[in-house]
Amino acid sequence: MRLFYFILIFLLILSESVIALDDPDLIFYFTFEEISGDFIKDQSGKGHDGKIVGRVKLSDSGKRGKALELDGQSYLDLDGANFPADHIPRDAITLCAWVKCKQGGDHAIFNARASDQTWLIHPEVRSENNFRWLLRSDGGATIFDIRAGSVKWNEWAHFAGVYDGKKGYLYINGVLEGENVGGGKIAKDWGSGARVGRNIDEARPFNGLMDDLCLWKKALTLEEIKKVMEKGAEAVSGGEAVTPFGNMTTTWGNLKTF
Ligand SMILES: [Ca+2]
Repeated sequence: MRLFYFILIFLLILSESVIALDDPDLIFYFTFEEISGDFIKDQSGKGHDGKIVGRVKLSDSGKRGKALELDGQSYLDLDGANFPADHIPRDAITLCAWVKCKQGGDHAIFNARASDQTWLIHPEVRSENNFRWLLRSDGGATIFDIRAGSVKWNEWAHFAGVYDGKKGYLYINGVLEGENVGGGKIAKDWGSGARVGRNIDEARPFNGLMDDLCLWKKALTLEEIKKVMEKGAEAVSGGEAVTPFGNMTTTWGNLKTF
């Protein structure tokens, strides 16, 4: 019996450190379950932890577990200038997040700006009660600018912006709300910065809650987006669940094989 508990504790410790989402196209994934020092951990396995700037809290009222709580003065810095070139989506992209915003102003979910000053991506909750999904290519040419859907303030909504190299799609709560013809590659670098919850020039601060923020360098299908909505990125990326509960499940699964 003593040996059993020893093995159990060993596996629990092991499971905390073994979080492997083995998906080369998943660039970052934030479940917002834990603050570690000045950072919130990226669960994609690529190490793009978000550096906390301002008063960032985790709320217990998340969509799944806890959520990022931003007050309009704070954000996460993803060190865009040092983002590896092969992690930056160019041919295709998908950005998903659960968002619950307070009314007032425009809310940037994520923002990146290229070294040539191109504002290359705008996934936003807008003051005119809609959602925006925009991409630009090198030099600032707009690939598409979709504004669609209907915002209900202080209510959770699932944002999914997709580009497959030909067309852009905006899905809200798993429903296609807008699409537009695109073409061309997304700008090649994030040299002027990359942030969660605030634009690089301090505009459009996110005010509210955010959960399960993830970015891929491929276009997810609607079927995959629905899985991500319900179960997180691990539902389509394989690997192990990243919540403590998920790890426990894995641990018990391992125990059974002893
Ligand atoms: Ca969460």
